[in-house]
Amino acid sequence: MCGIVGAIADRDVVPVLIEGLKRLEYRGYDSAGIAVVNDRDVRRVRRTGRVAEMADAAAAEGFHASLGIGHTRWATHGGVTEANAHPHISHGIALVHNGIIENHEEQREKLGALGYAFESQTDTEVIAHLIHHHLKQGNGDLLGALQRVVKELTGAYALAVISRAEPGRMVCARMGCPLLIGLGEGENFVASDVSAVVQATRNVVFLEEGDTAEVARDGVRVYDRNDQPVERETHVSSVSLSSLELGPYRHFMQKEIHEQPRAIGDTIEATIDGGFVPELFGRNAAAVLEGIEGVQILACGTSYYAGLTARYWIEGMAGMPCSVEIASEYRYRQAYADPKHLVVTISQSGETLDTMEALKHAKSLGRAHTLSICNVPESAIPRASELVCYTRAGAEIGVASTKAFTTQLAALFQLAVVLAKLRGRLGADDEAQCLEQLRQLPGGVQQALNLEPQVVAWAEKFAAKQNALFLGRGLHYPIALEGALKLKEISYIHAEAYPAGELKHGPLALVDSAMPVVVIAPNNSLLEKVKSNMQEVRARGGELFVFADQDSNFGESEGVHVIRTPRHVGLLSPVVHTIPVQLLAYHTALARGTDVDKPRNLAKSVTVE
Ligand code: HGA
Repeated sequence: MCGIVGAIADRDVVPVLIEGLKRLEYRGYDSAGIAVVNDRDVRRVRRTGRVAEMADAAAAEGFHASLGIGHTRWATHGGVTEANAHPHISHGIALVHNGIIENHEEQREKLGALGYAFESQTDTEVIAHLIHHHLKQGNGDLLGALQRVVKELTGAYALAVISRAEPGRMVCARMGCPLLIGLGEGENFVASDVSAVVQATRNVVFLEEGDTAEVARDGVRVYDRNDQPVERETHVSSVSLSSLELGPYRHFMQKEIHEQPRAIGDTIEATIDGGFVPELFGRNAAAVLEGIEGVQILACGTSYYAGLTARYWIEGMAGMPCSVEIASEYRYRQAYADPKHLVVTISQSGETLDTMEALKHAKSLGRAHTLSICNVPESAIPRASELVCYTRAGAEIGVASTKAFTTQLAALFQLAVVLAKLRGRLGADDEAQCLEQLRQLPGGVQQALNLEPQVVAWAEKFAAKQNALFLGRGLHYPIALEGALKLKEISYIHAEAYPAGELKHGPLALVDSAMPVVVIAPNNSLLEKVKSNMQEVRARGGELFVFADQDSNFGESEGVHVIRTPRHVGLLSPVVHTIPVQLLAYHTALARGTDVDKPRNLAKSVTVE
């Protein structure tokens, strides 16, 4: 979602802001802007479209300053127009905002009555006017005014504010959306995530919910939700610059698909070295996991599909109930809450607002035990959870999730095996077999990647289609869902997934010669059932595109195209079968000429509701 960056230094910060915004562009890319304080004046440049266009305009207008803030927008309130782009300004006070102000209409009315005129349709603009209003009332300085204003806001925000009247600092606040401070030498920064400041520093302080802060060249002061000074720990970020660069690849999505053998290898490394031990999920994990009697998984989007896959593993191996629910539904429901069930949240960014709120809701219903599966260390959801398992996918920049998904699957498989072990349901031989399957997983994924040329040939056919159906059964039904999601996200082809057995209960009506039907057909106990479903499609003239395993004995025939993934790899087969559906979506999008890394209307790290 929207990206924020700010800088105060003894040098020109405009290049720092532009570079930071380019790194944050994956969070939102419908418009961008910067504001700087110069000679006791505030100057601003905003453009709809990409950061590069705004950067050209800033260069043409000769922007230079040692204090400034910047923003990439993913619009929630008000269309994609220059007037709605951030920063918003009120009487020399400029601010950028990530989040949604829920009481903006009420505030707008109040400010209108006070004589404030609005230039945008955003919820954000009220904050700039409110700060000015408090300053005019003599209610303290910029920080004091911000501290008052945030108490009048409901909703979620990360904010960075500068004022022409206070050229020596910026102030910021966080509630519900991520914000960190980067500590340099004689210069300091604020940003939505570390990628925006890693060009200048690796030392970062993560603001906590309700914090405000003032950031000057020579120091930073943080205040808690009661406006009391507070110390927040400094972390040294391990994000590598190469993980933020494209390297030889054409798109981040392509790079991230190809990084999966490494990403999975890193995620399972501790298990390969030390076995399936509860400590993979935190120091106190043994006591917690021994006592639980069920699992409730909460997640959104692709992470939800990882959860759906895990249900088969957890119920099948550990023999305990596992339910999986979309976080944005769960958070508003008086769900049955068994205190002996472990709540597992899954989020790539660790900042997904709906998942965070679902976690809080689960706790409020009496769920004491929580585990977060997350790719970003120190992000909000792991910090709010009792147990944590970090996937080690590395920075994921492409909006469509790829390596985050397969590493989540690897982590969830490990959880299922640990739970099965703790419940005495896994003999030594079975455990050794699980470990061996895990050890071979990166190699299996690499073999699936080698199918790329065959998938490219299919993608050319798909590029001309308007619709597609994906079918799978059992463990592979969630992979069909993920395949359909990837295709619609980046190629804009309408795609739906069904458990193959459901076909005849409705979707078969859609099948004709114009409807490609992708089938995930691994060589497992359900293969004969899947074959029958394929016959149902063929009988209606549907064209089948089947991902089968090397060792399954069926071949191509008229209207039936087959790509063979490696030999069947047992319980971890969903991970291997994910690769070709990712490649199919990627190459279909390429053939259609869409913006693969920044699909329309979407953004990464969904920090708004
Ligand atoms: N509500 C603000 C900011 C949107 C945002 O944070 N998106 O992720 C707007 O619409 O401009």
